[in-house]
Amino acid sequence: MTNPLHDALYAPLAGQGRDLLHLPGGGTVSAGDFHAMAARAAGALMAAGLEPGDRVAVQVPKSAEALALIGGAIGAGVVFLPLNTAYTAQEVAYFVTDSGAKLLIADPARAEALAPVAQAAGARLMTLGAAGDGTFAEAMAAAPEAAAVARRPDDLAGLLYTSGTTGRSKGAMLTQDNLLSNAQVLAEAWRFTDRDVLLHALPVFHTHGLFVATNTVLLTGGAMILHPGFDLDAVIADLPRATAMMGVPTFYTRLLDDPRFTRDLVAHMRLFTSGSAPLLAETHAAFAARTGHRILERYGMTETNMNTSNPYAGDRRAGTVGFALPGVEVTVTDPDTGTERPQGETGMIEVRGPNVFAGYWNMPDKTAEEKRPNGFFITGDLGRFDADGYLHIVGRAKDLIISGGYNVYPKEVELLLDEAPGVLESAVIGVPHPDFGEAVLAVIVPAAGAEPDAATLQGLLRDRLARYKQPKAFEVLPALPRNTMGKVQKADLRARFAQRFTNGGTA
Ligand code: MCA
Ligand code: AMP
Repeated sequence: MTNPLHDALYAPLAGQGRDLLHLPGGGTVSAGDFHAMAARAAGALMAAGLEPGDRVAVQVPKSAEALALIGGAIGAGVVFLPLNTAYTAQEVAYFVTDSGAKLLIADPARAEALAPVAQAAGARLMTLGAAGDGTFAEAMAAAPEAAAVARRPDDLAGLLYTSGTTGRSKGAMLTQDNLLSNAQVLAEAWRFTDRDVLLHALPVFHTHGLFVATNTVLLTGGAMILHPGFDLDAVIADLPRATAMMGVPTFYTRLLDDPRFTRDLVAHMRLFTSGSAPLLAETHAAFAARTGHRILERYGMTETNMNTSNPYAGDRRAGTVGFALPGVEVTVTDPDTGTERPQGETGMIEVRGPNVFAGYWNMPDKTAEEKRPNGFFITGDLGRFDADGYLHIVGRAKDLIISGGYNVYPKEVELLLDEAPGVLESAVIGVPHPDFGEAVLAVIVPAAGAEPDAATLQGLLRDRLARYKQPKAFEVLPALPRNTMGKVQKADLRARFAQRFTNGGTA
C-alpha cells in the first residue's frame, strides 16, 4: 500500500533517535517519537470515525502535537483543513459548514465558543492545546499507532481556504502530489539536507509554515526549532542554533530594527528566505549590508504552493521573485485575452505545473473562472519578466491587502461596515505600514447627520472578523471618489492616505 506523501515525509522517520523538533521549553522530540505521535494522531482520527476523504478542521495553537496531527491526517487519508487561530467563531462556522468537516479540533480555551459552531455544522468537537492537552491529545495517547492508508497522488491532502473577492472564502483543494512535488522541488532548489536546522517561527495554518517550511525539512531529514510564533527575543536567542529561517518580510524588518541582530549572530546561517508578501528592495539591501546574507525571495500562493524562486547559487535580485521553479511554467499574459505578452511587458501572471491545485471545493464555476482549460491558473498578480528572466511582481489585479503576510479581502470588511448604523458606505484599502508592510484602513462615508466613531465600528467588527482584518484606522470622507462608471477609485484613496502610518502617523 502506498501513500506517497506519507511515504516520503513521515515513514522514513520511524525508529530514528535523532532530534527532529526542538521545543520552546528546551525539550526535544526525536524523529521516531514524532513518527509515533503522527501514527497515533491517525489512529485517533480513525477512532473519531473519520474515513479517507473526510475533512478535519483544525484551529489549534502551534505545538509538536499540532504538527503530528497534520502527519496523522495525511496517514489516515483525512483532508486537513487548517484555520488561522485569529478567526472568530463566526468565521470558523463558515469553514466547518462549507467543507462538511466531520470533526473540528480547537484550542481548549475556545471550546465553549466553538461548541455551538460544531453542533450547528453537525461536526464533532475535540480539543488540542498548546501544551499537548485536550480531548484530542487524550485520544492520541489512547490510540494505537495506525498504519498509513493507501492514497493516490491525486487524492486530496489539504483544503486551504483563501478569501474571495466577493467576500466568500474558497477552499483550495490540494492533492498529495501538489504538496509532495513542491516539497521535492524546494528541497533541491534551496539545498536542504539532513544537516539543516530550520528556525520555524511561522504559523502552521497557512501554506508558508505548514507546507513550505515543514515539508521541506521533513523530506530532507533535518530538524526544526519550533517557535509558537514570531517573538523577536526568542528568535534572536535561537538563531545561533539554526542554519536556515523562512519568514515574511515583517520578520526581517523587525530583526533589522534590533541592534542585537548582527553579522556575528548569523555568520553561520546558510539561508534566509522570504515570501507571502513583497520584500522591499531596501529591506533586502539593509539585510545584506548588516549581515552579509542575501535574502532569497520566492513567490507562491495557497492555490499553487511555490511558483518561482530566486536562485540559491546565482544572483538573488532584490525586488524580484526569481525564476519559475523546475517543473513549473510561468507566463505573463494580457488579462483580457490570455495571450502571452512579450518579455518586459506587464501582464497577468499565470502558472501551470504539478504544484497547481485541483480546484475550489464545491465551486466549479470559480474554478473555471480562474483555471484555464489548458491548465494555467490565473493568479491575480501582475508582473513582468526582465531581460535576464527574473519575474517582478508589480501589483495585484485582485482587490487584496497583504498585512504582515496575512491576506485581507476588503470586500469582507466593507460588507460589515456598510451594515453598521450611521455608515452610508465604506471603502477598505491597504496603505504602507512600517511593521506589516501594508495595513488595513477604512474610509467611511457617514449617513446624513450621523457621526460614526472608530470605537463603535471596531466594537461591531470584534466578534465577526479576525483581529488582523480589522482596520487599524478609520478615516471619514463626505463621499468616495468614483470614476464615470461609478467605480470607487481605490488608487486615489491609497494615494491620499499613503502616509497614514508613516511619517509620524499613529500605527
Ligand atoms: C498580528 N496582528 C496583525 C498581524 N498579526 N495585524 C495586522 N496584520 C498582521 N499580520 C495584530 C494582532 O491582531 C494584535 O492586534 C497585534 O497585531 C499583536 O498580535 P500578535 O499576535 O502578538 O502579533 P505578532 O505575533 O507580532 O504577529 C505578527 C506576525 C504575524 C509575526 C507578522 O502576523 C505572522 O506570523 N505573520 C505570518 C503570516 C504568514 O505566515 N503568512 C503566510 C500566508 P491588537 O494588539 O490590536 O489586538 S501566505 C502563504 O502561505 C503563501 C502561499 C506564500 O506565498 O507564502
Ligand atoms: P495567499 O492567498 O495567502 O496564498 O497569498 C498569495 C499571494 O501572496 C500571492 O497571490 C501574492 O499576491 C502574494 N505573494 C506571495 N509571495 C509574494 C512575494 N514574494 N512578493 C509579492 N507578493 C507575494
